[in-house]
Amino acid sequence: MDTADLLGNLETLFKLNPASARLLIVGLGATGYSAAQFLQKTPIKFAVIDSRKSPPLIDNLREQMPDVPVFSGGFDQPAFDVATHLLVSPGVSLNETAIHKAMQAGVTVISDIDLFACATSKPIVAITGSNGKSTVTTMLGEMGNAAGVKTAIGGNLGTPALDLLQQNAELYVLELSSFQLERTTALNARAATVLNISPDHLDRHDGMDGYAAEKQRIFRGNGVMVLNADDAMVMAMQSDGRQSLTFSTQGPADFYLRRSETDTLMHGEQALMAASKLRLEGTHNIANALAALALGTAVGLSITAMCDALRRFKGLPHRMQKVAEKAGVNWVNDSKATNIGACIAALQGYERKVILIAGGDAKGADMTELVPAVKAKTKAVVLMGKDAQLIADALNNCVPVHLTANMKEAVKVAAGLASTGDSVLLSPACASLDQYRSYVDRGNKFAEAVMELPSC
Ligand code: UMA
Ligand code: ADP
Repeated sequence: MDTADLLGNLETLFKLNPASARLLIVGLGATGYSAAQFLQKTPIKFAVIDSRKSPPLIDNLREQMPDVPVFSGGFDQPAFDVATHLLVSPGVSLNETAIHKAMQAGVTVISDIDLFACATSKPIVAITGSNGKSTVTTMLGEMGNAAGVKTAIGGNLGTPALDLLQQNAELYVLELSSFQLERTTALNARAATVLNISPDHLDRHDGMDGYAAEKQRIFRGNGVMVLNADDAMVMAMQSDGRQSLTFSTQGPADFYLRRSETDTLMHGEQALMAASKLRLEGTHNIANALAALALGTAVGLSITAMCDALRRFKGLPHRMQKVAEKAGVNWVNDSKATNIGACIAALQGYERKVILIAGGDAKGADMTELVPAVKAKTKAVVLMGKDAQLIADALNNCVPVHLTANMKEAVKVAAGLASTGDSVLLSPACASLDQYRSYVDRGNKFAEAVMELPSC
C-alpha cells in the first residue's frame, strides 16, 4: 500500500489530516519507537513523550530522528495541549490524567495497531486470550510458512506490528494484548480469535467484564470469528450474521478433539492427525493447535501443510519446558504462567501430584481460584515474591505451604520436599516484575538454581 492510501485511510477513520494533525506518541518503548520510525516516512507531524526520565530508546530516537521533538520525565507537559491525536503505547494506562483530559477535550486516541491496519491491505490474523496467544501465534506463523505463504508474526509477541511491514509478508499474524485492543478501532482482521478468558490484568481493567470487553474488540470488522466452544465467556461474543468457526477439546465443534483409543484432532468428519503427534504437553496445547488450525483454515492455508507444521512445532521456551532431571526429580519451567488460568492448565496436565513453585505479583487476581487445582494436583506449594503471603492466605493450608524469599531458596525447599519420580513445576500464576526483569529472567533464574542442585 502506498502513502496516499495510508493517509486516505487515516483521514477517513481518524480525521487525521496530515496538513493540520499533530500526533503525540505516548511512550518511548518498543511500540513508541516503531511508530516514530514509521511516521518518519510520512508527512504527518509528530512528537514523542514518555513519563520516565530516561526512556529506553531516547538515545536511538535522538540519533536517528534528531528533528523529532521528544519530552521525558512526566506527562504534565504542554505537548498534550497541542496534540490532535495521541498514539498511546500499551504500557501506558488510558486513565493517566493527561490522557484522560485530552480525550475529554476531543483528542483522538489511536494505537500502533491502528496505524498498521491502515498501512496494509494484506490479510491479518489477530489472536488474543488470557493464555496461549504466543503459542498459537507462533504455530500459525509456522503453518503459514509451511503452506508457502510468506507469514510475519509479531505484536505483543515481541516485534512491534509496524516493524513487521518491512518483511513484505503475504499474511500477518498478530498477538494482541487487552491493552493494545483497548485503544484500537481500525483493525478488521481476516480471522480473529479470543482463545480463552480467565482473570488477568485486573489491576488495569474494569473487572472481568471490562477485561473481556476489551478482548472482544478483536472481532471488530467482518472477518471470521474463531471461538473456543469450551469457554462460555468467549462463546457469548458470537454475533449473528458473522462467519464463525469453533474449536473444542471437550465435544464436537468445527475443529475438535475426538476422544477414543487414539485421541484425534478432527475437522468435522475429517480426521486430521493423532493428538500424540503433537510435541507439546497438556490438553491446553491441543486446544491451541485446534485454534491455529481453525484460523489457518479461515485464511485458506492447506490442512496438510498446517498438520506438518504442527508435528514439527516444539513449543516456546518458559512454557512447560523441561529443565532437568535431578536425583530422579523432573524440573519444569512454566515461568510464562503469569496468571491463574495458565497455572491451572499446567497443573491439570499432570496425573501424579507435583510440587508447585508460585508467586510474584498477583495483579489483583483472586487467588482462591487456585484452590481446587492445588488441592487435586499438588503435594505442596512453595511461594515467593510480593504476593506470597496473599496466596498463602488464599490457599489456607489446603496443602502444605512454604514461604521463601527468592528463587534459590524456593528451589532448595522444593528439592527437599521432592522424592524420586516427582515433578517440581514453576508455574507462578503471577507476573514476575516484583523480583525479575521479565518472565524470561525468572525462568532463567529457576533453571540456574536447578542446575546448582546436586545430581543425586
Ligand atoms: N512506561 C512508562 N512510561 C511511559 C511509557 C512506558 O513508565 O511513558 C512503562 C510501562 O508502564 C511499562 C514499560 O514502560 O512498564 C513498557 O511500556 P511500553 O508501552 O513502552 O511497552 P513496549 O516496549 O512498547 O512493549 C509493548 C508490550 N508491552 C506492554 O504492553 C507492557 C510488549 O508486550 C510488546 O511485545 C511490544 O509492545 C510490541 O508490541 C510485552 C508484555 O509484557 C511482552 N505484554 C503484556 C503481557 O503479555 O502480559 C501485556
Ligand atoms: P500468552 O502469550 O497468552 O501469555 P503463551 O503461549 O505464552 O500465552 O503461554 C502462557 C502460559 O499459558 C504458559 O504457562 C502456558 O503453558 C499456558 N497456556 C498456553 N496455552 C494455554 C491455554 N490454551 N489455556 C491455558 N493455559 C495455556
